[in-house]
Amino acid sequence: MTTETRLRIAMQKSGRLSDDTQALLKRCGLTLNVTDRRLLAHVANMPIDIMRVRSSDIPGLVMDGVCDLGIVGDNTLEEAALERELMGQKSQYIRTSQLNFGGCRLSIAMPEGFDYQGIKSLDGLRFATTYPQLLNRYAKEQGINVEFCLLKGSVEVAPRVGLSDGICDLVSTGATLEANGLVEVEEIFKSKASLIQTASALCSEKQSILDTLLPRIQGVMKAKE
Ligand code: PRT
Repeated sequence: MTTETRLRIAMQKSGRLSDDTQALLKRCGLTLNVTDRRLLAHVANMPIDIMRVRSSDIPGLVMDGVCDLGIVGDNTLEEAALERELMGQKSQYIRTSQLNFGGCRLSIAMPEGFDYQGIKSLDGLRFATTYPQLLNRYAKEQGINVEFCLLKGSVEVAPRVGLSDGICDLVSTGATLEANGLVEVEEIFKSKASLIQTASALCSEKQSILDTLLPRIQGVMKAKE
């Protein structure tokens, strides 16, 4: 099969979703030979290529049709879609299935001792976040104005160093918030990993690979429940 007829799947190269994604693909019967240096890995026993990239690049790769499928957190996906809409770019994709790993929530957290009396207490404040679009949408829905400063990591330290009043970041166990003297006050988005698909029609060869793969993914997800 030529490269054009091999199904291309984008997954996180390294990070919180990469092990679960790799395990899922292996349980679907894909023989993966993923080494750290190879960013485009051929699946030996199926006409599939795996592109290993940063999570934040996956939505764009699928929306632009560079990859046929991608496995990414809903938080990253929704933030990218909102950002692209704002810039007048194409933001279509199909959510083929929600997966049962990568669970977390995007929450607003304030320093301990902050007098939180409901959402209006946050009006006019400044938040450090990696997710300005999701924060902005929530603030608009709630009828408040917020400012943000964009941080790609170590968001929890921002209030302590005077960069922001609070933060808007992902939480799973809550241990990081606690360790940094922060208290969760509003959950604004719930997230899990999703399998997404390009909105463009696939050629018949790719569609038939997908038709084989999808029931396997759903079977693995069911078995894990
Ligand atoms: O690949 P790239 O670097 O672009 O993406 P990334 O920075 O989002 O990577 P990574 O590996 O940190 O996260 C990948 C995805 O995992 C996220 O987009 C979420 O969909 C999902 N996920 C699930 C999480 C968490 N749980 C999580 N807890 N991503 C990040 N965290 C961080 C959070 O930002 C905070 O710093 O973990 C800390 C809080 O964890 P707790 O357990 O202390 O609450």
